[in-house]
Amino acid sequence: MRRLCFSVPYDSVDGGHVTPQEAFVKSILNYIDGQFVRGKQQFADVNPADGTVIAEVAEADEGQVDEAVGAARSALNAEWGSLSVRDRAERLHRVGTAIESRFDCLVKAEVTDTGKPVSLASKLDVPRAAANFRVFADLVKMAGLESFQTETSDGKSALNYAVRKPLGVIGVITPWNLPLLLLTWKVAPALACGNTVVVKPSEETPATATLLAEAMHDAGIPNGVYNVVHGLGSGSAGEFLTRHPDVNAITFTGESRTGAEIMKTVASSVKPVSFELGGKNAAIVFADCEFDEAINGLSDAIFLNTGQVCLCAERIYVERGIFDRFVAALKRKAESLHPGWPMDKDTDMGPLISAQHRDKVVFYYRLAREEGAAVVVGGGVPQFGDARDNGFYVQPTIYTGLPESARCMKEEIFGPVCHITPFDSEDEAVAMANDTKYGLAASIWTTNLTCGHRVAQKMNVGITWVNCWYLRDLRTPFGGVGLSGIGREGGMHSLNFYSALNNICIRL
Ligand code: NAD
Ligand code: 6OD
Repeated sequence: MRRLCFSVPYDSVDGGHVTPQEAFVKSILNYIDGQFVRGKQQFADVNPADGTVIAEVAEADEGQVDEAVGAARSALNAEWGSLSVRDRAERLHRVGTAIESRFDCLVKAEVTDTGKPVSLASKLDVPRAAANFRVFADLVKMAGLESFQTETSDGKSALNYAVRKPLGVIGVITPWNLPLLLLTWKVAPALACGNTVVVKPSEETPATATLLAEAMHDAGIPNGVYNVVHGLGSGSAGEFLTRHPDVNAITFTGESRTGAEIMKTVASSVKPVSFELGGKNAAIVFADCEFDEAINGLSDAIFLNTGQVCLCAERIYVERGIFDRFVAALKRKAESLHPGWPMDKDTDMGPLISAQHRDKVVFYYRLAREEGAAVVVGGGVPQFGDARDNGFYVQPTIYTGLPESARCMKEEIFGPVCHITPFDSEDEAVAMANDTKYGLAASIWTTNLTCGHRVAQKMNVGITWVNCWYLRDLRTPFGGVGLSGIGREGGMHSLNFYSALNNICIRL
């Protein structure tokens, strides 16, 4: 097998700044049936920290997507689909180990592709990728099935029990913000259930999905079980995969509007879909909160990964009695963030993913002012006086003073930005927080746990944190309502989506 990972010349990198000459791979290839393969066309993989091209990516054409789906089908019909649950689980644990053994390489690839701080990729993205495999490997071994003893009209009975079978070939389409974490969040349970996959990572972040192929190979995952096709969405690999007639289900994470397009594409073939989509998440901060904890927790909730986490809070509602103090403290937090080179250990904020996304965020910075916002901090693009000025950095930004009807209060911005609104009563705060077409996540900050429970249960979202944010237990349901998604993944919810349950009824 052609090795991608350990040819990385990172050791020569000075000060953590990866220049094009030092880039980890010059070509990022598709991975089909256990082989790295070129495409007829290529597109550029850009380092968001300085705008340099770090690799050329092989774009899969429709024929190659078809080959990948064919390879996945053959692998399903061969060894993988009929392997015992115990054997599958053991190999998935080995994938976890293979990820851990490539830790530095995966971290550096993720950092170079996304621009996220090395501290974040080391703490969150890569450890979670390994954990995703371990958790679902263990869970599938424990997964119980329903059974019912049924009384029949003739006084006898029947036994109903369900067996779990793979759904088939799963198309996995993922975004750029947590590339390896979100891809493995879907691939691990899909494989645990005996499916095979064709993944289409974001065109912005193709590296770690490709490097994962090596880990799969080393862990003894048979050829064809894990395939990677690179490309864009519409008219490219993303669309070819979603409309392929031999793909049995699509699991997608990304923008709500892309989810709507995919739904149209799969409608005629009635494929099951699992959609994890966008958010316009709210936080409600009561005056009795543990003030410093709320400020620290919300600083993460707003600025982590440069605000590019679907769970980030863009609307903060603060009880009037502490409003001014809260705004001042959060401003100090924003000012203390250090936007640096992603590979520097001290950097706590990197660039946005792309020039196009930077333009979108800057558009909203301008729109907020036009809509009447007061700028507490930020609102622009920082200047460094070095190559980072060619990258896609923006300032962490806080606004106040917008009406609830403003576009900036309704549309997902997906940058390091929030708006803070005062409230006078719990009902008012809940009404404002729920006044959105999205419904992904919320957080409540209070020392009154009765209030915490009560308000949490009123939130129209898939997940509500009380006195914390993005604290994850992978066994719990994860997903959104409204524009934020369809279905739930996590724990048994993932296993149920990636399985076909066959109920067997035996007359006794
Ligand atoms: P995106 O929708 O632009 O792209 C996601 C993926 O879909 C990419 O791989 C892209 O190539 C592909 N794609 C685009 N058009 C397609 C089409 N017509 N057919 C098939 N595939 C297509 O999203 P993004 O910009 O990469 O990610 C940011 C968005 O993702 C934000 O809205 C964010 O909130 C959301 N997100 C949600 C969650 C969640 O768990 N709910 C997690 C992460 C990100
Ligand atoms: O942690 C997870 O499992 C998950 N799906 C996170 C999604 C983050 C959105 O950007």
